[in-house]
Amino acid sequence: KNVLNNIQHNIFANNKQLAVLIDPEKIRLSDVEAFVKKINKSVANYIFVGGSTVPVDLTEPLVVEINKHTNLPVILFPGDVAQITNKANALLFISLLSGRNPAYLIGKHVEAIPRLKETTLEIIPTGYLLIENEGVQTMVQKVTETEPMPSKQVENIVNTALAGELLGMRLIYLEAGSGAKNPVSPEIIKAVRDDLSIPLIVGGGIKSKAQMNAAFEAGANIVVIGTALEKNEDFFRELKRW
Ligand code: 1GP
Repeated sequence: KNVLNNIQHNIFANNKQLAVLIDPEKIRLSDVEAFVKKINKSVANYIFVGGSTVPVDLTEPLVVEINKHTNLPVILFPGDVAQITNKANALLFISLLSGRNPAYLIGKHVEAIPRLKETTLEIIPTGYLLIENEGVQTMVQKVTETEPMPSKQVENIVNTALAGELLGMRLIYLEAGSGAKNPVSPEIIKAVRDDLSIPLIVGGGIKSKAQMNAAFEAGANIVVIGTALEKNEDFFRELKRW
């Protein structure tokens, strides 16, 4: 159980940390080996697995297959309880703090307990904030029936992240939504980073090395990239370790 320690160690050492997100619905098992080999050759530190609308039995076989081809920690980033499997290393136990839907603030967590009582997963309480993206509705918004936070309300975003920290959450995740047109702005990342003491994850809509670096420079400790790496071979090459 050392994913959170590892994250903190990397922050202490000033290392930027990249997570590649694999959505079980968007990859065939037969393509996993080739994709994971590309991840192995990149600067990625973690593999996140999850999606908003994953059918019940896709996650576990995917994690088993990923583990065959990498030593990177696999971290569940679940859209629902059914995506929890002990085959991963850790679980982001997410509360959707930007919304006011009790199911995603506490309901799903209670529902998950029978699966977590004897789990070997490292459970990492994570405050999750969905930030509005030019009025475009994201899948998270649709599935959770919550409103994202207006990107102009920077103070409210910062206060929400801090409330998560004071509630005992160990990570804060600023999310623009998978495939978002624009990532969370550096201004918002910086404002949150300035006041927050716990690690900050930023994801959604990051499609270039420049956008990734802008997020790191603004204070993101972990950047998550999914869609752009599914689609763009060149982007993978830019993130090569050697
Ligand atoms: C989505 O933050 C992640 O939940 C990653 O988003 O697919 O847009 O990279 P992308």
